[in-house]
Amino acid sequence: MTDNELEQLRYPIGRYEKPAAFDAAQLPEWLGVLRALPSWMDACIENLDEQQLHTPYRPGGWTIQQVVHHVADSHLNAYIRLKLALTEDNPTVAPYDENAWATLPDVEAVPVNVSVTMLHTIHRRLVAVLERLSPADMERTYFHPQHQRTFPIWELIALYVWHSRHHTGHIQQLRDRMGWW
Ligand code: NI
Repeated sequence: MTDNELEQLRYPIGRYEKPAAFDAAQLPEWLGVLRALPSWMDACIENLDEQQLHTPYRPGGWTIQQVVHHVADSHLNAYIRLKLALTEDNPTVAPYDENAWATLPDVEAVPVNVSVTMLHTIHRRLVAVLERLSPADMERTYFHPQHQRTFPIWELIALYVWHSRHHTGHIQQLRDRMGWW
């Protein structure tokens, strides 16, 4: 496998690129993605058997099972960061080791549909907050110690829109490759 092929498997929609500035005209599309993600994930796991759920989306990558649980863990953290940024002055958020989280025993023990249900509930709350933000709220920030910079809320939205497409892209790309539809 060439480096290019591996890059395509790893980043099916490309790497995250920070938008240069907030463009409010993009907000309806962004919120549309965050509203749709749980249903996309329903479709991603539909009719997969245990063996398929335990297939890595790329050589050396997470299995579908790990990807689905990871997205729930990640977006739960995003929701908490959002609420912290709205209620505290540039709070420092807690980074977490996503690879270590993905290998804790619950990831193997809990069926993926439980995390898809989590995504339905988290995104219902997440979008309910986001669609009520003022332009000033969009510029509120949190500080991420791992990246050593502040993130405005509008960038949190851009990041998790990318993240939603990124991981559903992994599963869709694998299913396409394997003919699992
Ligand atoms: Ni991720």
